[in-house]
Amino acid sequence: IDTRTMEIHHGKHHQAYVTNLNNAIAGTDTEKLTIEEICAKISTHPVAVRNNGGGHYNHSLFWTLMTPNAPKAPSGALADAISASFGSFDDFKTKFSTAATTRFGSGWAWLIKNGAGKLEVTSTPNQDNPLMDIVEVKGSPLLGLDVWEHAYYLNYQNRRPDYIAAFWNVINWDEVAKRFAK
Ligand code: MN3
Repeated sequence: IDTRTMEIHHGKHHQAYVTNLNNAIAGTDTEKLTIEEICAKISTHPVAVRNNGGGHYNHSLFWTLMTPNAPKAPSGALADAISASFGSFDDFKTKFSTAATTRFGSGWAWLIKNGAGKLEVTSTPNQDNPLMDIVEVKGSPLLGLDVWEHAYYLNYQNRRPDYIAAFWNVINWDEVAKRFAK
């Protein structure tokens, strides 16, 4: 995950979602809502709010999920829950990587805690996310991976699987564990 990609990703792409979301809700009651509240009833909002609000939520989360000093794997209660849900950490890695690789076009891969408190791997198109009332598999996002080309094209060109493989070296498992505990 290289500096130049991250500068453009954060400073240009994420900034555009923020600017466009603010423009889309200017002067409306939506300005009073949190981004989570907007996502939860996204079916009641215009498509510009869905795209840019999703973009803002997803990227705000994404930045917290990476660290230069990443442990190789989760530990504690999160590690136990991953093993219980997927068989092993390696089985989870395979499932998440497959979801990220096979998401056609642009979108995100997710590890979520669903309404029953169980872990699931899912993926969404475009800037949709598992908080939205329009997605098939709903839940609280614990880990998310941006597989839009803008997330990896400078460094990896068309090689999305290489970018996904490298993501495992920078995951901030402490942050994922914090979200799991909440
Ligand atoms: Mn992005």
